[in-house]
Amino acid sequence: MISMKHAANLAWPAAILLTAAPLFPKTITVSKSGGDFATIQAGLNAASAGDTVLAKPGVYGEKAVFGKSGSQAGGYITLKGEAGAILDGTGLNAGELVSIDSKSYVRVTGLEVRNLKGSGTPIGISVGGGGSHIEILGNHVHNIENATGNAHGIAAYGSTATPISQLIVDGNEIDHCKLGQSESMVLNGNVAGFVVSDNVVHDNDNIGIDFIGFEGTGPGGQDQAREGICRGNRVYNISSAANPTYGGERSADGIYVDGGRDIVIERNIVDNCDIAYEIASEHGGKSTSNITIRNNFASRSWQGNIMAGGYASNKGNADNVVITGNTTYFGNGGEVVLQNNCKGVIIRNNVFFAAAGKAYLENAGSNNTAVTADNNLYFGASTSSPGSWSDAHAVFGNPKLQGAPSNLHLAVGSPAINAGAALDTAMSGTLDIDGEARVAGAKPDLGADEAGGTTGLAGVTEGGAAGWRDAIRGHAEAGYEKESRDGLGRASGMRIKASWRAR
Ligand SMILES: [Ca+2]
Ligand SMILES: [Ca+2]
Repeated sequence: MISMKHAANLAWPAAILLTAAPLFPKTITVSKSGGDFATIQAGLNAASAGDTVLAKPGVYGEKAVFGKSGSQAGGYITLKGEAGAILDGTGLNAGELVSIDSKSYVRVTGLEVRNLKGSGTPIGISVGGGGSHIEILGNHVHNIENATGNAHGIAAYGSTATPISQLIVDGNEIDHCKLGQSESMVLNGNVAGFVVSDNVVHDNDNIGIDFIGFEGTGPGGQDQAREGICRGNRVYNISSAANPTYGGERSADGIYVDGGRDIVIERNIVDNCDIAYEIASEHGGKSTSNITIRNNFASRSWQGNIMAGGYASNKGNADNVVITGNTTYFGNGGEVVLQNNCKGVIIRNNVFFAAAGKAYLENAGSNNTAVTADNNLYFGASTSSPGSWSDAHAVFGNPKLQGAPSNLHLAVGSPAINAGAALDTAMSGTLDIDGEARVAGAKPDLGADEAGGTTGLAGVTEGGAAGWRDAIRGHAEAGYEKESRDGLGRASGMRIKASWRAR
């Protein structure tokens, strides 16, 4: 027996032990020789909340499964690769190289994840089930391949009533994947609250970045990726032309919302994809809704640069789409193409530079309603008509882009400068493509670039000698070292909703 008084005295230290953060979060070293463990899995198995599993350089031929969550009090469980730490799927044939299934407070950063080739749906980094505070930062995922079926580079499938939330996918590179009818990066189903930022996705044979709903992944009523930001990503050389599952059809989007809702797509650069940006639903009677596409570059799409609506009239809807402050160049099928079942589309303050004989604004369906085009600049094709919709404040004239298609910034003397309509920042955002103030001078400029700034991409002065692909490469590589900036792997100025921080 123990007296009541004695029990009360014991209760204090017990409570502290149960609720306090670990006093000594530890670093568990994984190395081919000389570390605490020789495999990443053994390191993960030994980790608790707050611990970092540090993979030293080397090729690890294994799959890594997070078996535990971190916690708000104890901190994240972090799997971190030093430069040269490679998770290699050669010979493993199927499954997922990194698996996070219904775990929270976990982070994967700095790993090279490669060479998973096989049947089923191979995935480089997989987040599944439900959970919160999950960060995928600065990894390089490549050569995830399925010769005849499907594959993903990075995938989050929210499949439970508990959503995947507070998800950050930042600074990763995904390239040279063979994906079948799946996507380089996808958020699918019950994924609610995310930031997809500063990733570089290129040279894959299907969609670059996709936010999906209505595929039956999540529970009814929760089956849409939603409430997120897609910002500052660079996507190029995405095409299904040589994808064996499409028979030569070229329909791969750089950035795609297929059934998602309440998403802002801003300050991205998409070049040389089948479609740069598309807002649609592939499921009849279902709506993608409340999507803002602002302050982006788009160039050289095989189809249209910005497309919306179901690809056939019996497919789904696109409701409440705002297209503002974008600069688009040489969309083969048009600069903006509305397909079917669009309702409520605002097209304002953009620069549309079309190839001769091509369309600026193309109505490709018969039932698109409440479409407003206003105050856009048009150049390259017709000198008097925007196309399928009128524009009460159209500007026709050479926007003087600095070096299309590689550099869509405005040059001195562009008629786009200070020609924008002043908009609510809820619609226009506060920053231009370079992260500079969206409004400088008397009025906003048309297109994605507010001219005259000096803090362009990755510190490259606007119009500097470096091509944008060099600039973005440096940007991505800088992302790998973000941990040094604030210890959390987040870029300075990382745009996380204040409300997320409080959770
Ligand atoms: Ca201005
Ligand atoms: Ca600028």
